[in-house]
Amino acid sequence: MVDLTKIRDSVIEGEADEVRDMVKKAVDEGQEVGRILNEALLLGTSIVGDKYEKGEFFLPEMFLGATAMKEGLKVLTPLLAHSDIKAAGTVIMGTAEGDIHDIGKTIVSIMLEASGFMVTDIGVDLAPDKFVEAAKENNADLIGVSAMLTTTMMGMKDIIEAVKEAGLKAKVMIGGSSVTQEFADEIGADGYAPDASSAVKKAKELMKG
Ligand code: B12
Repeated sequence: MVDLTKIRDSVIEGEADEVRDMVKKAVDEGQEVGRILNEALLLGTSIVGDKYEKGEFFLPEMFLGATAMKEGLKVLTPLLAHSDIKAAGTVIMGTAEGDIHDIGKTIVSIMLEASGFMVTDIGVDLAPDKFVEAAKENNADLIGVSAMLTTTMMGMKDIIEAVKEAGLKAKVMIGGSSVTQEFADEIGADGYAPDASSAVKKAKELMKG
Protein backbone atom coordinates (compact mmCIF):
# COMPACT_ATOMS: atom_id res chain seq x y z
CA MET A 1 0.00 0.00 0.00
CA VAL A 2 1.27 3.48 -0.86
CA ASP A 3 1.78 5.52 2.28
CA LEU A 4 -0.20 8.77 2.00
CA THR A 5 2.42 10.59 4.08
CA LYS A 6 4.95 9.75 1.34
CA ILE A 7 2.74 11.44 -1.26
CA ARG A 8 2.33 14.40 1.08
CA ASP A 9 6.11 14.67 1.50
CA SER A 10 6.64 14.49 -2.27
CA VAL A 11 4.21 17.39 -2.70
CA ILE A 12 6.29 19.34 -0.17
CA GLU A 13 9.49 18.40 -2.02
CA GLY A 14 7.92 19.40 -5.33
CA GLU A 15 8.44 15.96 -6.91
CA ALA A 16 5.70 16.03 -9.54
CA ASP A 17 6.48 12.67 -11.24
CA GLU A 18 6.61 10.85 -7.92
CA VAL A 19 3.35 12.42 -6.79
CA ARG A 20 1.56 11.45 -10.03
CA ASP A 21 2.89 7.87 -9.93
CA MET A 22 2.10 7.34 -6.25
CA VAL A 23 -1.40 8.80 -6.57
CA LYS A 24 -2.06 6.48 -9.54
CA LYS A 25 -0.80 3.54 -7.51
CA ALA A 26 -2.90 4.47 -4.47
CA VAL A 27 -5.99 4.73 -6.68
CA ASP A 28 -5.26 1.35 -8.29
CA GLU A 29 -4.92 -0.17 -4.83
CA GLY A 30 -8.41 1.07 -4.05
CA GLN A 31 -7.44 3.72 -1.51
CA GLU A 32 -10.19 6.23 -0.88
CA VAL A 33 -10.01 9.19 -3.29
CA GLY A 34 -11.16 11.72 -0.68
CA ARG A 35 -8.38 10.65 1.67
CA ILE A 36 -5.74 10.88 -1.05
CA LEU A 37 -6.96 14.41 -1.79
CA ASN A 38 -7.17 15.59 1.81
CA GLU A 39 -4.42 13.71 3.63
CA ALA A 40 -1.81 13.75 0.86
CA LEU A 41 -2.36 16.53 -1.68
CA LEU A 42 -4.14 19.24 0.33
CA LEU A 43 -2.15 18.67 3.49
CA GLY A 44 1.08 18.82 1.46
CA THR A 45 0.01 22.11 -0.12
CA SER A 46 -0.93 23.56 3.23
CA ILE A 47 2.47 22.61 4.71
CA VAL A 48 4.16 24.28 1.72
CA GLY A 49 2.11 27.42 2.53
CA ASP A 50 3.18 27.31 6.19
CA LYS A 51 6.83 26.94 5.23
CA TYR A 52 6.54 29.91 2.86
CA GLU A 53 4.97 31.98 5.62
CA LYS A 54 7.77 31.06 8.04
CA GLY A 55 10.41 31.98 5.45
CA GLU A 56 11.65 28.38 5.16
CA PHE A 57 10.45 28.17 1.54
CA PHE A 58 10.66 30.75 -1.22
CA LEU A 59 8.67 31.23 -4.39
CA PRO A 60 10.38 28.48 -6.46
CA GLU A 61 9.66 25.86 -3.80
CA MET A 62 6.08 27.08 -3.50
CA PHE A 63 5.72 26.83 -7.27
CA LEU A 64 7.19 23.32 -7.41
CA GLY A 65 4.93 22.19 -4.58
CA ALA A 66 1.86 23.54 -6.37
CA THR A 67 2.91 21.89 -9.63
CA ALA A 68 3.38 18.55 -7.91
CA MET A 69 -0.01 18.89 -6.19
CA LYS A 70 -1.66 19.60 -9.55
CA GLU A 71 -0.11 16.48 -11.13
CA GLY A 72 -1.74 14.42 -8.41
CA LEU A 73 -5.01 16.32 -8.76
CA LYS A 74 -5.10 15.51 -12.51
CA VAL A 75 -5.19 11.81 -11.64
CA LEU A 76 -8.01 12.31 -9.14
CA THR A 77 -10.18 14.75 -11.11
CA PRO A 78 -12.09 12.21 -13.26
CA LEU A 79 -12.74 10.12 -10.16
CA LEU A 80 -13.99 13.03 -8.09
CA ALA A 81 -16.18 14.54 -10.77
CA HIS A 82 -18.22 11.54 -11.91
CA SER A 83 -21.86 12.18 -11.34
CA ASP A 84 -25.09 11.08 -12.91
CA ILE A 85 -27.31 13.54 -11.08
CA LYS A 86 -29.21 16.06 -13.19
CA ALA A 87 -27.53 19.47 -13.30
CA ALA A 88 -28.15 21.17 -9.98
CA GLY A 89 -27.27 24.49 -11.63
CA THR A 90 -24.87 26.09 -14.08
CA VAL A 91 -21.75 27.69 -12.69
CA ILE A 92 -18.99 29.87 -14.13
CA MET A 93 -15.80 29.68 -12.09
CA GLY A 94 -12.67 31.79 -12.37
CA THR A 95 -9.92 33.66 -10.53
CA ALA A 96 -9.99 37.46 -10.26
CA GLU A 97 -7.84 39.78 -12.34
CA GLY A 98 -4.12 39.85 -11.47
CA ASP A 99 -4.32 36.54 -9.63
CA ILE A 100 -2.98 33.27 -11.00
CA HIS A 101 -3.76 30.97 -8.04
CA ASP A 102 -5.93 28.21 -9.41
CA ILE A 103 -5.75 25.21 -7.09
CA GLY A 104 -8.54 26.35 -4.76
CA LYS A 105 -11.00 27.19 -7.52
CA THR A 106 -10.17 23.94 -9.32
CA ILE A 107 -11.04 21.96 -6.21
CA VAL A 108 -14.25 23.93 -5.69
CA SER A 109 -15.15 23.27 -9.36
CA ILE A 110 -14.52 19.55 -9.00
CA MET A 111 -16.61 19.33 -5.83
CA LEU A 112 -19.46 21.26 -7.44
CA GLU A 113 -19.34 18.94 -10.47
CA ALA A 114 -19.33 15.94 -8.21
CA SER A 115 -22.50 17.35 -6.63
CA GLY A 116 -24.30 17.66 -9.96
CA PHE A 117 -23.50 21.21 -11.03
CA MET A 118 -22.43 22.00 -14.59
CA VAL A 119 -19.24 23.98 -14.15
CA THR A 120 -17.36 25.97 -16.76
CA ASP A 121 -13.94 26.89 -15.46
CA ILE A 122 -12.84 30.01 -17.35
CA GLY A 123 -9.33 30.22 -15.89
CA VAL A 124 -7.28 32.77 -13.98
CA ASP A 125 -6.40 36.48 -14.11
CA LEU A 126 -9.77 37.49 -15.51
CA ALA A 127 -11.16 40.98 -15.97
CA PRO A 128 -14.79 41.50 -14.88
CA ASP A 129 -16.11 41.45 -18.46
CA LYS A 130 -14.80 37.89 -18.92
CA PHE A 131 -17.06 36.71 -16.12
CA VAL A 132 -20.01 38.61 -17.60
CA GLU A 133 -19.41 37.21 -21.13
CA ALA A 134 -19.10 33.63 -19.91
CA ALA A 135 -22.17 33.93 -17.68
CA LYS A 136 -24.21 35.21 -20.64
CA GLU A 137 -22.93 32.49 -22.99
CA ASN A 138 -23.72 29.73 -20.53
CA ASN A 139 -26.87 31.22 -19.07
CA ALA A 140 -25.24 30.76 -15.67
CA ASP A 141 -27.10 30.53 -12.38
CA LEU A 142 -23.98 31.17 -10.34
CA ILE A 143 -20.62 32.86 -10.81
CA GLY A 144 -17.80 31.68 -8.55
CA VAL A 145 -14.86 34.01 -8.08
CA SER A 146 -11.64 33.06 -6.35
CA ALA A 147 -8.91 35.44 -5.14
CA MET A 148 -5.94 34.59 -2.95
CA LEU A 149 -4.20 37.95 -2.72
CA THR A 150 -5.40 40.84 -0.60
CA THR A 151 -4.82 43.06 -3.64
CA THR A 152 -6.83 40.98 -6.13
CA MET A 153 -9.65 40.48 -3.63
CA MET A 154 -10.50 44.12 -4.16
CA GLY A 155 -11.25 43.41 -7.83
CA MET A 156 -14.12 41.15 -6.81
CA LYS A 157 -16.26 44.19 -6.16
CA ASP A 158 -15.84 45.25 -9.81
CA ILE A 159 -17.01 41.83 -10.94
CA ILE A 160 -20.14 42.07 -8.80
CA GLU A 161 -20.85 45.54 -10.17
CA ALA A 162 -20.31 44.39 -13.77
CA VAL A 163 -22.71 41.48 -13.27
CA LYS A 164 -25.34 43.81 -11.83
CA GLU A 165 -24.86 46.37 -14.60
CA ALA A 166 -25.28 43.68 -17.25
CA GLY A 167 -28.58 42.73 -15.60
CA LEU A 168 -27.64 39.06 -15.27
CA LYS A 169 -29.66 36.67 -13.12
CA ALA A 170 -26.47 34.95 -11.92
CA LYS A 171 -25.59 35.17 -8.25
CA VAL A 172 -21.98 35.75 -7.29
CA MET A 173 -20.25 33.49 -4.79
CA ILE A 174 -16.72 34.30 -3.66
CA GLY A 175 -13.87 32.59 -1.84
CA GLY A 176 -10.11 32.39 -1.34
CA SER A 177 -7.76 32.26 1.62
CA SER A 178 -8.05 35.92 2.67
CA VAL A 179 -11.74 36.31 1.85
CA THR A 180 -14.16 36.44 4.77
CA GLN A 181 -17.93 36.57 5.20
CA GLU A 182 -17.54 40.13 6.39
CA PHE A 183 -15.72 41.11 3.21
CA ALA A 184 -18.32 39.32 1.10
CA ASP A 185 -21.09 41.31 2.82
CA GLU A 186 -19.16 44.53 2.40
CA ILE A 187 -18.82 44.16 -1.38
CA GLY A 188 -22.34 42.82 -1.86
CA ALA A 189 -21.53 39.23 -2.85
CA ASP A 190 -24.49 36.83 -2.74
CA GLY A 191 -22.48 34.13 -1.05
CA TYR A 192 -19.16 33.15 0.52
CA ALA A 193 -17.70 29.84 1.56
CA PRO A 194 -14.41 29.09 3.31
CA ASP A 195 -13.74 25.73 1.64
CA ALA A 196 -14.87 23.41 -1.12
CA SER A 197 -17.41 21.38 0.82
CA SER A 198 -19.14 24.43 2.26
CA ALA A 199 -19.01 25.96 -1.25
CA VAL A 200 -21.25 23.11 -2.41
CA LYS A 201 -23.70 23.75 0.44
CA LYS A 202 -23.70 27.48 -0.29
CA ALA A 203 -24.23 26.91 -4.03
CA LYS A 204 -27.25 24.70 -3.32
CA GLU A 205 -28.61 27.31 -0.92
CA LEU A 206 -28.21 30.08 -3.53
CA MET A 207 -30.02 27.94 -6.13
CA LYS A 208 -33.05 27.82 -3.85
CA GLY A 209 -33.46 31.57 -4.05
C1 B12 B 1 0.55 27.55 -4.23
C2 B12 B 1 0.69 29.04 -3.99
C3 B12 B 1 1.21 29.81 -5.04
C4 B12 B 1 1.49 29.24 -6.43
C5 B12 B 1 0.15 29.16 -7.19
C6 B12 B 1 0.11 28.00 -8.14
C7 B12 B 1 -1.29 27.75 -8.67
N1 B12 B 1 -1.32 27.20 -9.84
O1 B12 B 1 -2.30 28.03 -8.07
C8 B12 B 1 2.47 30.32 -6.99
C9 B12 B 1 3.88 29.91 -6.62
C10 B12 B 1 2.39 30.57 -8.48
C11 B12 B 1 2.10 31.53 -6.14
C12 B12 B 1 2.41 32.82 -6.52
C13 B12 B 1 2.21 33.92 -5.70
N2 B12 B 1 1.75 33.90 -4.42
CO1 B12 B 1 0.96 32.34 -3.59
N3 B12 B 1 0.48 30.90 -2.49
C14 B12 B 1 0.35 29.61 -2.74
C15 B12 B 1 -0.08 28.88 -1.43
C16 B12 B 1 1.16 28.20 -0.85
C17 B12 B 1 -1.15 27.84 -1.53
C18 B12 B 1 -2.44 28.28 -2.22
C19 B12 B 1 -3.26 27.05 -2.48
O2 B12 B 1 -3.31 26.55 -3.61
N4 B12 B 1 -3.87 26.49 -1.41
C20 B12 B 1 -4.63 25.25 -1.48
C21 B12 B 1 -6.07 25.52 -1.85
C22 B12 B 1 -6.86 24.21 -1.88
O3 B12 B 1 -6.63 26.36 -0.89
P1 B12 B 1 -7.33 27.74 -1.26
O4 B12 B 1 -6.73 28.29 -2.49
O5 B12 B 1 -7.40 28.59 -0.05
O6 B12 B 1 -8.81 27.32 -1.67
C23 B12 B 1 -9.78 26.87 -0.75
C24 B12 B 1 -10.62 28.00 -0.14
O7 B12 B 1 -9.96 29.25 -0.11
C25 B12 B 1 -11.88 28.00 -0.93
N5 B12 B 1 -11.95 28.75 -2.19
C26 B12 B 1 -10.98 29.09 -3.06
N6 B12 B 1 -11.48 29.70 -4.13
C27 B12 B 1 -12.81 29.75 -3.97
C28 B12 B 1 -13.80 30.27 -4.78
C29 B12 B 1 -15.13 30.19 -4.35
C30 B12 B 1 -16.18 30.73 -5.24
C31 B12 B 1 -15.44 29.62 -3.09
C32 B12 B 1 -16.84 29.60 -2.63
C33 B12 B 1 -14.45 29.09 -2.28
C34 B12 B 1 -13.13 29.16 -2.73
O8 B12 B 1 -12.05 26.63 -1.24
C35 B12 B 1 -10.77 26.08 -1.58
C36 B12 B 1 -10.79 24.59 -1.35
O9 B12 B 1 -11.10 24.25 -0.02
C37 B12 B 1 -0.58 30.10 -0.56
C38 B12 B 1 -0.44 29.94 0.95
C39 B12 B 1 -1.73 29.63 1.66
N7 B12 B 1 -1.56 29.33 2.92
O10 B12 B 1 -2.81 29.71 1.11
C40 B12 B 1 0.25 31.27 -1.12
C41 B12 B 1 -0.29 32.69 -1.04
C42 B12 B 1 -1.76 32.73 -1.44
N8 B12 B 1 0.50 33.38 -2.06
C43 B12 B 1 0.84 34.57 -1.73
C44 B12 B 1 1.62 35.45 -2.50
C45 B12 B 1 2.04 36.74 -1.85
C46 B12 B 1 1.99 35.12 -3.82
C47 B12 B 1 2.80 36.00 -4.78
C48 B12 B 1 2.40 37.48 -4.81
C49 B12 B 1 4.29 35.84 -4.44
C50 B12 B 1 5.24 36.74 -5.19
N9 B12 B 1 5.94 37.55 -4.42
O11 B12 B 1 5.31 36.72 -6.40
C51 B12 B 1 2.52 35.31 -6.15
C52 B12 B 1 1.29 35.94 -6.82
C53 B12 B 1 1.10 35.49 -8.23
C54 B12 B 1 -0.21 36.03 -8.76
N10 B12 B 1 -0.17 37.10 -9.50
O12 B12 B 1 -1.27 35.48 -8.48
C55 B12 B 1 0.29 34.94 -0.36
C56 B12 B 1 -0.90 35.89 -0.41
C57 B12 B 1 -0.82 36.93 0.69
C58 B12 B 1 -1.96 37.86 0.61
N11 B12 B 1 -2.85 37.73 1.57
O13 B12 B 1 -2.08 38.68 -0.27
C59 B12 B 1 0.01 33.53 0.27
C60 B12 B 1 -1.14 33.49 1.29
C61 B12 B 1 1.32 33.07 0.93
C62 B12 B 1 1.73 33.97 2.11
N12 B12 B 1 1.41 33.60 3.30
O14 B12 B 1 2.34 34.99 1.93
N13 B12 B 1 1.49 31.15 -5.00
